[in-house]
Amino acid sequence: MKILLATHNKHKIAELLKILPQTNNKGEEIIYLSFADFPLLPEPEEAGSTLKENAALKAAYGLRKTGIISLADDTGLTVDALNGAPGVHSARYAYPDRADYPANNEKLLKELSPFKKEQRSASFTTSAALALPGGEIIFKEGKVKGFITQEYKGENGFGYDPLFFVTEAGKTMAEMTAEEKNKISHRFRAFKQMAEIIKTL
Ligand code: ITT
Repeated sequence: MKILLATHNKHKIAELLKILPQTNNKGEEIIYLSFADFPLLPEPEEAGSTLKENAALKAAYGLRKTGIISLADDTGLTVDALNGAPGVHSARYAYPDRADYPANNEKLLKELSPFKKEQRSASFTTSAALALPGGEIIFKEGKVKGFITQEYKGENGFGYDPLFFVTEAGKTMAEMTAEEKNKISHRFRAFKQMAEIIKTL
């Protein structure tokens, strides 16, 4: 059985391949592809106003364009002091036309500069969507709580990881190994539930 990971993000693909099952309950091997295997496909539009809508758009696009069962996620950082921003706009927070991780992080630090540590609470949310032939879309969600640090800490991960301090782990996501991040992350919490659905396919 084939499943398309409907994303271009290499970091996400690496994380997902460690979370998702290699065989289904019938013992059949699951082969994971991604948009890297379809280089001529244009980027799907992320025109939704919620993470769930965008996850559904990406998964449905993958299925429509390739005919393969498709899995997508849309992830957002919610910062309480910024009334939930950057939220659904996390990828293009600094520039409306492109995802620039260093610029996004700089903007986040600047916007939060008036706020003290106890006012910098935040959460990461992943909405995962599985698009099945026939049109059904299954959703799962994962969340992790923490706060935004005042300086960069750690070299691992991607995106906002060097600024996201995970309360229950006592360190930033960028200070975690890939294995540590994959035990507690928003993405892991959404996709470990999805893994159970995938095993039944
Ligand atoms: P897709 O191709 O799957 O859409 P993307 O990189 O656009 O990949 P998202 O829209 O889901 O991914 O993510 C929005 C932004 O949130 C992304 O650009 C990162 O800055 C950030 N982000 C997502 N997952 C993250 C993670 O696990 N750790 C840190 N930042 C993350």
